[in-house]
Amino acid sequence: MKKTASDPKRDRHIPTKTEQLERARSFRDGTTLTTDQGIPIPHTDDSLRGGTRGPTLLEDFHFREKLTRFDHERIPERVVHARGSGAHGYFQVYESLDELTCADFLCNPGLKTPVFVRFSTVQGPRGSADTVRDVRGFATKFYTAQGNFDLVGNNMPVFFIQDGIKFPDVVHAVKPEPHHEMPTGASAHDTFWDFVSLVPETAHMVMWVMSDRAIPRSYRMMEGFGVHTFKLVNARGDVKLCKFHWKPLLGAHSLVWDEAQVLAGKDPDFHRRDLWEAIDCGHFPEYELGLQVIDEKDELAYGFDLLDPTKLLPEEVVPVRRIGKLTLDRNPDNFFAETEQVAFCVQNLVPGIDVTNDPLLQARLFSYLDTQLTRLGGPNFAELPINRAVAPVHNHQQDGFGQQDVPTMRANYHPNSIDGGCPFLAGMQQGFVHRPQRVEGEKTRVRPESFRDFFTQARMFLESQSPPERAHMVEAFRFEIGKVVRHAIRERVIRMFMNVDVEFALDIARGLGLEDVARRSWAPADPADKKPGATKPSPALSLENQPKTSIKSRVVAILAADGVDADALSGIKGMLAAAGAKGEVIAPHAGSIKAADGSLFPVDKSLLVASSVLYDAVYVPSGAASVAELATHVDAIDFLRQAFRHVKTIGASGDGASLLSASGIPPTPRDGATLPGIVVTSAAADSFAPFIAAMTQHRHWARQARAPR
Ligand code: HDE
Repeated sequence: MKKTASDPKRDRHIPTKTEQLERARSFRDGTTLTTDQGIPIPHTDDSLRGGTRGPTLLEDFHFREKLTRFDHERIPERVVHARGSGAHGYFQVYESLDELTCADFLCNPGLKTPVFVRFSTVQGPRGSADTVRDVRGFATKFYTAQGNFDLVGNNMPVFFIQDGIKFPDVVHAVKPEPHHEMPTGASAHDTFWDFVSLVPETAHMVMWVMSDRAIPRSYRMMEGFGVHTFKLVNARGDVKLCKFHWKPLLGAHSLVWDEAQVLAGKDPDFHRRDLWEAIDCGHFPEYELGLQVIDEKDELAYGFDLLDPTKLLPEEVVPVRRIGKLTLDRNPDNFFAETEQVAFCVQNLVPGIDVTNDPLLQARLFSYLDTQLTRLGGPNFAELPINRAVAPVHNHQQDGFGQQDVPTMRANYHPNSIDGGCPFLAGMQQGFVHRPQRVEGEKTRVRPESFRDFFTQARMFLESQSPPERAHMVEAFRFEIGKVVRHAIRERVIRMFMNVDVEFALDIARGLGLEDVARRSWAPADPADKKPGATKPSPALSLENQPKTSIKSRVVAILAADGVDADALSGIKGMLAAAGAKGEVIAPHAGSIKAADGSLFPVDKSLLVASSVLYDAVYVPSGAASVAELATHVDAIDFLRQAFRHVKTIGASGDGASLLSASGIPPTPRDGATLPGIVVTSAAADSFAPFIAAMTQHRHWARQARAPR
C-alpha cells in the first residue's frame, strides 16, 4: 500500500522510475550491454590484464561481477519434484458453482482465471530423464481475484503414506541410496523396497507406481488428482467434502516400459519437449476439472475413511462432475524465472475452498512454505513475478532477503491510527474464514482404526486392470525387485503383495525364482488387513477405458528415401495434417529426397538422428527404389522392429509392405487373422483412413506377445 510522502524537503521533483528509464534510453538504445548497475560495457571478451600476457586485475569490476553472478546462478533444487516443466494458461468454469462454493473463480463462467501449471517427476534431480517410472506432479496455481489458489496434485489419486511425519522416510527410501547416490530417477533399488516391505500402507500406491500410469505418454495425456479430501464452502457457510480430478481431453495414455527406458537415453527431455512443442504449434493441452462432491456426514460411509490419503473414491460410486476447463496456451519465457522459481504452497487457499484433517494434508500445510524459505532464499518469494498474486496485496509483513517493494506507509503494525487503520480487515463475508469445526479427543499419536485397511483398494486397483495392464504390472514388479540385491527384501515384498492377490504375487515370484519360497513362507492373515474380501472393480482405473477418439497432436515417422512415390508421401502427410497429427519424413540422409516423379521432399530427420521411440506410429509409403534403399539400412529395419515391439501402429502402402517383411513384421494376415495395428493398403489416396483409425487406439496390446526378437 503506497502513500505519498509529505516531507516538504522531498517536494522537489524526484523522477519516477519510468522517467529515469526514458532518460537512460535517451543515452542508449536500450539494447546496450551493461553491468547490473546499468554501466555500459564496450568489451566483454577479454579480462583486464596487466600487459597482454600478464595477470588479470582485481580492478576489473565487469569481470568480477560477471563471474560472481555466474557462480551464484544455481538455487537449491526442490527436495522432491526437482525435474519439471511448466506452462501458462487459463481456467474457465462451465457454470456457476455458487451452490457449492463462494470461490469467485468457480462461480463466474465469464471469467478466464490465469494459471501456471508445473508437471514433474518426483525422485530424480533436475537433470534426470522425463520418462522414468515414477509418480508425476500436476501442480496448478490459479491467480484468482481473491488471491492465489494452488492445487498441488499428482497423476495418481492416492499416496504412499497416511501421515506426513513419514514423508522424510519414504522420500529418503526412494531417493538414491545414501552411500553412492544411485540410482538416479528410479525406485528399483533396495532402500525403496525395504521401506515398502516394512510399511504395508504403501501397498495401494505401489500398485499404481508399478502400473502404466507411472510411464505416461505425455503430460498432456495423464490425469491429475488432488489426492486429499478437501472442503467446499458456499456463501451461507454450508460445507461439502470434495475430491479434485483433472481429466485430459486427449485421454490418458502410457508408454511401454522398454520404450520409456530407451527414451531416457534417446531424448531425456521427451515430456518437456512434447509439452513445449504442442503449445508452440497451437495444440494447447486441455484438461477438465472434475469434482466428486460428498456430504460431510458420509466421510465414513464408503467402507474407508475419506481422510485417509491411501484410498480413492471410485468414480462409479460417486461420479466425477466436470465443472470447467484448463487450457495451457503459452510457454514460459524463461525457465528459471518461471518454472524453477514458481513456489506452490498447499496452504494457498481462497475463500470457498478449505482443507480437512487428512494428516498428510495437514503436514503439507506446513511443509511447502517452509521449503520455499530455503529454496528461494527467504520470505519474499511471493513477490517474484511468477508467484505474485493478481489480487492486490496489503499487509505489514516486511523486510527479509530480496524485498522488491518499497513500502511508503508509516505504520507497519495493526491496529494503527497513523495510517488511518490501513489495511482494514476484510470482514467475514469477504475474508477467508476457517469454518468452525468441533475438535475433541485425547492428545495422542495413534493412527485411527478407520485407516487400518491396507490391501482392499490395492486389490481393487489390480482387479480393475485389463489383462495387458496386469501383465505390465507383473513385469514392472519383476524388473524393480529384480534390481533389489538383498534377498530378504525380495521375499518380504512378495509376501506383502500376496496379501493383495496371491496369484498376482506368485506370478511376480515366478520371474524371480521365488515361487517356492513364497508359497512356503506366507501366512495369509495379515493383522493389518481388516477386509481381505473382494472389492468391486472400478473400470475408470483402467487406461484401456480411456477415450480413444482422436490422433490430434500425435507424431508419425514416415520412412522414405529417393524414389518414393510422391502421391503416397504427400497423401499420408496431408491425411495426418487433416486429422490434427504430424508426419515427419525420416530418410537415410538429411536435406531432401527426390521422389520417383522428380519432385523434392524435405527430410525432417535422418535415420541417424531419429528413433522410433520418438514417434507414435510409423508409415512406409510405396516406391520401389525408396523401399529397396531403406532395406539396406539397419537403422530403418530396427526402426520398424522397435515400433512393432512397442505395439505401435505400422502402416505401409504398395511396395512399402516389403520393408515390413524385411523387418520380420508380417504385413499380411498371419494364422488367418490380421495382426492388430498393422495396416497395409494400396497407394490410393483414400486408403489412409484405416491407418488413422488404427492410430486412435494408441497401442495394440494384443500384439505384444508376438514381437520379433
Ligand atoms: Fe509434495 N512437496 N509433499 N506432495 N509435492 C513438494 O515443495 C510434501 C505430496 C507435490 O511443481 C515440496 O516446493 C510433504 C502429495 C507436487 O513445484 C515439499 C508431503 C502430493 C510438488 C513437499 C507431500 C504432493 C510437491 C518440494 C507429505 C500430491 C511439486 C519442493 C505430507 C497430492 C510442486 C516444493 C512444483 C513438492 C512436501 C506429499 C505433490 C518438500 C511434506 C500427497 C506436485 O514441500
